[in-house]
Amino acid sequence: MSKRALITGITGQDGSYLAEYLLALGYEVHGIVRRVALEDPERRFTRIAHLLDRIRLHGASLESYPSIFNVVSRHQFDECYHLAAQSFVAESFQDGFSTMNININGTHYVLAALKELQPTCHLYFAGSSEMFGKVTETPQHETTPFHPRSPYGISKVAGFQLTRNYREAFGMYCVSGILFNHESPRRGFEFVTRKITSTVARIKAGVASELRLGNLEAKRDWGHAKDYVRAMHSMLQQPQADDYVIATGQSHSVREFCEAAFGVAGLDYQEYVKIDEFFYRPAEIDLLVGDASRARELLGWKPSYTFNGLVEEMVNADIEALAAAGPRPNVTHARLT
Ligand code: NDP
Ligand code: GDR
Repeated sequence: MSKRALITGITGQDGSYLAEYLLALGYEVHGIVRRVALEDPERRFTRIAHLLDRIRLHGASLESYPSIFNVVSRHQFDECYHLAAQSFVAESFQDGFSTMNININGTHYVLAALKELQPTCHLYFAGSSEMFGKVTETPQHETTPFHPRSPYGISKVAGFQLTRNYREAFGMYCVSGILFNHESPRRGFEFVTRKITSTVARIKAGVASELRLGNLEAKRDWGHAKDYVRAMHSMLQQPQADDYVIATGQSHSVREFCEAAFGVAGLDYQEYVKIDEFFYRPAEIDLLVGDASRARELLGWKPSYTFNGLVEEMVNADIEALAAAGPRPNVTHARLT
């Protein structure tokens, strides 16, 4: 009998790679997608278009407990990967209320529905290095204290604590992955890596002439999403439920990412990158770098991509996509005020 998994956030970067990975392992894969006013499946489901005939999608929203309860009641799930979230840190400063509502209540709804209907289902919660925030030690590991610096980070701390509480109070198999930044050619265009690689492709093609960014000195531990979904799955296969840091152990500044990405296209970033105060955050996290030795020892997990390999794949994918589709409106510079 194959295992059955439910993924919230299946249309996102991680959800799409995880669905692929689970299908390859022989899982029956179900996903939750929210309804929107103007349905446009061709665009909304781009990351999972190649999987649509092999997965089952259910309409539900993280803002509605009945809708989550309804989906969980339809099948017996062995594993649930709760990835859906308002995941853009900068947006959480603009609208902390909807970020809190979706990320905290949404997580509570998933946990509560599983407790009511399927308490033996293994649950993965997408925790984040943003929970460490203003760090008290470097590198960060499972016992590093949390000091979140954004409504997003606060919402993830709440989700982490809820997940732990369901594990301790109700004996459920609930784990949090504390994942550091992970990127890919499927990354959303508003995140800095994809903003950089997609703009490099546009500059190379002659349809853009500059790249406006905020803080170039922030350092992040950037891995590849494909590596990180393997870790999510592995966390749910252990004899004991527990939380793990997943990271590469190396950090690079946004400036270094620019240098590498423009370099792949044979360009000098200093000629194109312009500093724009608009993209600075009210509270920044200067440095994140994770220590994943616990995951390495207990899960046997290690990353397969290098930093340069990741950057190269992302730039080349954006150059190829632009050549195939032709230039599109530059959404990365859209300013919603
Ligand atoms: P994405 O932003 O790419 O995907 C987010 C997903 O959540 C989308 O499928 C989106 O659906 C869905 N979603 C958002 N709001 C709702 C809602 N109200 N109801 C139902 N679905 C909703 O995120 P990633 O794939 O990058 O990340 C996955 C998870 O991991 C997130 O929780 C993120 O916070 C966390 N994380 C990510 C890291 C990273 O570096 N990528 C690092 C650490 C944690 P739609 O398509 O409709 O917008
Ligand atoms: P992050 O990712 O906030 O780490 O959250 P993001 O790529 O948005 O920012 C990384 C760093 O780059 C700096 N930066 C800019 N960022 C953006 N988006 N746009 C810019 O123009 C820009 N200029 C500089 C930022 O200030 C920041 O320091 C991601 C998300 O996937 C979260 O959901 C996840 O939890 C964390 O990673 C781990």
